Formats: sequence, C-alpha cells, structure tokens
Amino acid sequence: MAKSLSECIIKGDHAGAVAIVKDALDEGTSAKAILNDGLIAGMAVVGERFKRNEVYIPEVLISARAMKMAMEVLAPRLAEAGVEPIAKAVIGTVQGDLHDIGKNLVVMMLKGAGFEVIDIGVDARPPAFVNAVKTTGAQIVGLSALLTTTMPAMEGTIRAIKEACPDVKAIVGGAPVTADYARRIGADGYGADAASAVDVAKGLLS
Ligand code: B1M
Repeated sequence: MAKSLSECIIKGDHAGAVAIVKDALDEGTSAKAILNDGLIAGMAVVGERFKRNEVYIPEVLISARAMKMAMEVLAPRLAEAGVEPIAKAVIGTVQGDLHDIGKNLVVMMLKGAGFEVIDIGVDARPPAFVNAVKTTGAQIVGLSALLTTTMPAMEGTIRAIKEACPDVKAIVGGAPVTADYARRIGADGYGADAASAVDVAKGLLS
C-alpha cells in the first residue's frame, strides 16, 4: 500500500490515491500508517525534488491536490484514532502584501509533512498573527513577503508575536527575503523555498 500510495501522490494521481486510501482502510491498515508511510512519504519526495528543481510549481500543486483529496477520506479516521498533528503552524502574508502563491505552497508542504496549518491569508496585520498564535497554541508561525516595501512589516510583526508569545518560533520567507535579513529581524528561521520551510520548521521543533 505505502509505496503505491506514495507513487500516486508523487505523480499527482488523486483518483488512485483516494482509491488506495479507501482500500487500505477497508483492509484494516491503520490511519496513522496510511498518513505517514503513504501520504507524507510521497509529499516528502515531491518536496525534495522541488528543492532540487527536478519538479516545478504545477507538479507540486497537482501532488498537493492528490494529498488533499486523500486526506478528506482519511481525516475522520485519523480523528477517531486520536492521531495528533506533529505541530500547529500559523502562516500568513504580512500587512500590505497581497501575494499568496508562495505562501500557499508553504501551507501545502507543511500539511503534507503532518502539520496542522492555520492560514490567516494575505495582508495580515500583527494582531492577526498574535491572535491566531494565542488562540491555537501554535508552535510555529510563518511570515511571507514578496515586496521590498512590505519586508519591514515582518520585523514589527515578529516583535509583536514574540512579546505576546515568547515560545513560538518564527520563520520567514519570500523572494526578497534572505537568511541574513531573517537573522537581523529576530526570526528563528528562514525558508528559501516551500520544502526548506518544512525542514526549518521541523528543526525548530526538536
Ligand atoms: Co507582484 N510583484 N505586485 N503581483 N508579482 C512581484 C513580487 C515583483 C517582483 C514583480 C516585478 O516587478 N518584477 C514586484 C516586487 C518588486 C519589489 O518589491 N522589489 C511586484 C510588484 C511591484 C507588485 C505590485 C506593487 C504591482 C503594482 O500594483 N504596481 C502589486 C502589489 C500588490 C500588493 O501586494 N499590495 C503586485 C501585485 C501582484 C498580483 C496581485 C498581480 C500577483 C499576485 C497574485 C497572488 O499572489 N495571488 C502578482 C504576482 C503573481 C507577482 C509575480 C509575477 C510572481 C510572484 C509569485 O507568485 N511567484 C512576481 C514577479 C516574479 O516573481 N517573477 C511579482 C511564485 C511563488 C511560488 O514564488 O512567492 O517567491 P514566491 O514563493 C517561493 C519562495 O519565495 C518561498 O517559497 C515559495 C516556493 O518555493 N516562500 C517562503 C514564500 N513565502 C515563504 C514563507 C516561508 C518560507 C518560504 O516561511 C514562512
């Protein structure tokens, strides 16, 4: 099951992925094994290939759709089995910035890696981040910016988040953002791309 399910996710075969999940559940395979060994394992391969520029955004989106449709079948069984997400992450595009294609890819990759993601959308003001982190108890908060003019909003947002929730780990990313800039504004991590953001988030949890 696991290998063929992973293959369906990698190829973006949503009908195949849904069918395998249904069959595996009927055969008594645990929801956790289906999630970890099939779905997450498949998305991990997609993430690695994306980082190496072996696949591009359309392929990632197609794989993410297959993962999403398979998860719709699996989610109730995961809840019944009490399977918890590996962590919660709040993510948004900062105030003044409407770009969300990259942020949405980060959301998909995080979900694909087993995170529960609270997506607060675009043009998110600092209080929106703070409230979302407080109400959900998220361990990770992600900020995206695509404009040089909205990069400074990251600094103020991180300051507000850290003042209100000192334990949450903040990751930043987006085309104009660099690792050096991330350090200077007090972020805990920087993701050069969506797959790296997942690696960084996992690293900050451990
Ligand atoms: Co805008 N725009 N745009 N735009 N736009 C850029 C960014 C720009 C570079 C184009 C250009 O001039 N060459 C330029 C910015 C220049 C600058 O600041 N130096 C620009 C501008 C100027 C503007 C407007 C000001 C234009 C205007 O109105 N005069 C305006 C601003 C609106 C606003 O936000 N207030 C504007 C508007 C728009 C559209 C609405 C038309 C549209 C956005 C649609 C949408 O997102 N729903 C748009 C688009 C599509 C672009 C380009 C063409 C593509 C951006 C994109 O989606 N890239 C862009 C030019 C370009 O890049 N070629 C451009 C693909 C995406 C997957 O990449 O977002 O970098 P990216 O995400 C990557 C990584 O950066 C990383 O992972 C992703 C996947 O690997 N990443 C993270 C992203 N967030 C992360 C968070 C993380 C970790 C990693 O942790 C939390």
